[in-house]
Amino acid sequence: QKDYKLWLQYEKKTNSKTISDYLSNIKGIVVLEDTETLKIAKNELHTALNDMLGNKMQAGAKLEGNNTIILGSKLALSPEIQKEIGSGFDLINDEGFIIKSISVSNKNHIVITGKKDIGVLYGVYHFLRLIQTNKPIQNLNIADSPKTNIRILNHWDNLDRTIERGYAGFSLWNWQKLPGFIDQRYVDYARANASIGINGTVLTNVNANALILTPQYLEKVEALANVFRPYGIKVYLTARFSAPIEIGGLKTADPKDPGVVNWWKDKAKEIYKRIPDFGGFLVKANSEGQPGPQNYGRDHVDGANMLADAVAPFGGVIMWRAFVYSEHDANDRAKQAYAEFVPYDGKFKENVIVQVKNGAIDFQPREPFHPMFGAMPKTPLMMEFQITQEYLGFSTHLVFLPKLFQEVLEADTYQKGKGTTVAKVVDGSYIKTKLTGIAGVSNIGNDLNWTGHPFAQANWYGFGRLSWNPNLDSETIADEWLRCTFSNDENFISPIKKMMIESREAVVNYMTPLGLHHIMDTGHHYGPGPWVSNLSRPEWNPVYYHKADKNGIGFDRSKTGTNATSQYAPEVEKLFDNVKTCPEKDLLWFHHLDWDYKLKNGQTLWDGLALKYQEGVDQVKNMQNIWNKAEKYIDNERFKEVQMLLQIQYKEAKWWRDACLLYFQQYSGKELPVGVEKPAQSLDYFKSLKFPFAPGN
Ligand code: BDP
Repeated sequence: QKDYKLWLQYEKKTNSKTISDYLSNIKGIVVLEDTETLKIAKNELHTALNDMLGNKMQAGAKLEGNNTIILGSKLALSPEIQKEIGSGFDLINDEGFIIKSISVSNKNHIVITGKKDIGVLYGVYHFLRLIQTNKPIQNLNIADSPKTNIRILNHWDNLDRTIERGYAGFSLWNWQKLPGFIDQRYVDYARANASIGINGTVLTNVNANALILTPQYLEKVEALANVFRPYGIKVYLTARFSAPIEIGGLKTADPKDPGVVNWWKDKAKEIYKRIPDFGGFLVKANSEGQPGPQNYGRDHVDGANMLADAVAPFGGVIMWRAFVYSEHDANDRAKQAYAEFVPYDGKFKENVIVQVKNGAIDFQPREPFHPMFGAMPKTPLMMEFQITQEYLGFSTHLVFLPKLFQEVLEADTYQKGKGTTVAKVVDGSYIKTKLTGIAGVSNIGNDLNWTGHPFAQANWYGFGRLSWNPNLDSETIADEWLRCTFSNDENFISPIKKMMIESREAVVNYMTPLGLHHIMDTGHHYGPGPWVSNLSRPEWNPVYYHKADKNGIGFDRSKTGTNATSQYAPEVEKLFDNVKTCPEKDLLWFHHLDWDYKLKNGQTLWDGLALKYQEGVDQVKNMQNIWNKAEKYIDNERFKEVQMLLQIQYKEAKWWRDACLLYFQQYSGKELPVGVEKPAQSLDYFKSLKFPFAPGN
């Protein structure tokens, strides 16, 4: 099945000139080392080239003839070849690669190398991508390295194989059959990740279960780690803070209690004995009911540093999440993480990295960048993106997330003057921190196509590419992905790429235009629920976020309101604070405005809002039209799947539009402007819809 093969289709080239051009540069493969990783690199290159170029190419260990692709890490290269690389190795880090056309003894070859063998594997995937996307391979001279250290998927997978906020089936990890049974899928998973540079995986949900730390489960984790290792992927686990009580029989989990400290030290020792390259722990503490140091009157620093000490002797890392907000805090929820964490700047141990969501609320279709980025110059911060589409239509809606990721990464924090982008904070060029990283909450499950929606594969792919290089452009990513996944035909690529790029704004428009946020229905977070006001915590209710009343709509986070704008650098603060300069895409995030407020295009806020909802619906219609023309370029199976999903998306875009506009109309008291379709159902109808069995809750 094509879907299963992701972006590694290695489709046979059809143009004979293309094939012969490639073949004139590639006659064989030689592998200079015999490590597990290089075996993988060789097999990948060998099969892929034969698949794409239809040739029975040989792979050997001896350099003969010319136009050979030479694979080997630095130390395995002959002095002659090393000389050809010259100072190239100075340009890359330990995971980087060099691909260079060289000439030895008057014979031309292409060498793919790195300081370590994992670099060679990354180089092979890069080289194959050139061929997948029909790029020339003459006179190659490429040196590239990942810009971040930790490029990691966060699986919110439970031990019963359900996935929190997972919409692509059940967990890949078959805990019952592990460690004895190694599903081929584990290998395929590792391979897909390696091909885009992902080098870590947190196997378990942040809402953690301590059982994963018991010997019975660690044995299973070890088996997975053994599969992933040659692909350069380290395994990490979530640590439940109360584990010393739950599985250790202790009376407390107080991070200052010597018994607790020792318990974690012993636990770390036990884990590293099995998994010497274990990555470390991801921790959600004192957040949404999870236990943490505050249960014992301690703070996040105490908790994180205690765990950091336990894994430090083995080179482990603690990723401590900053996703905290409390019902006892009267502060605007958007301000709480910053308020709590920024005073800790410089207090964490050096193997702690604080993991911050891209925005201050929670993975909404659009959020301004989180004010913590750039605000803790003495602390490594890592980005947490959500690849799974909890608030963006599950795996039913086509939304190309790299566009969203890019918007966040490009945002200028101004924390060290103009140009201090979020990407620079994340990749460590703002301050040199030992650790840098990007995490993505995985959208992978055991669905045959991995991600539920065929186009959701692009979000996994794009996440990986951006974690390697946070400055990549989302159009480039879309282009690569389409070529590797579907076709190189320009007639297909160009409209579909446009469709992908626009899909992000479409979902914003039909769900939460002009800075609206968190107006989804309860529990499942799928459909609209702007009316919800009955949840036990105020900041869980949509009415808390949109604040619609007869005087207007929006959350005043400016100086006249909660002053959340003050958490940004002065330049950004000013920009957001002033309603005249605040980007309209963020307007209602920062301001509560009159229904008659005049937008830049002259429309009233009410009319503009309604027209944005309509625009979102129209954009989905347009996506359908574009897709329908793609039929002749691709296989029928994926064509049909996407076509059906777009039909659902269109229906649901209208659902969002109608439900939200009918609800807000009660307050605006105004007619829908010309151009906005009349809702087909009543507000009561939309309110009556219930989804107790939606996936991922
Ligand atoms: C929210 C999800 C919840 C997660 C939480 C988190 O609704 O399921 O546990 O984030 O990130 O988006 O911890």
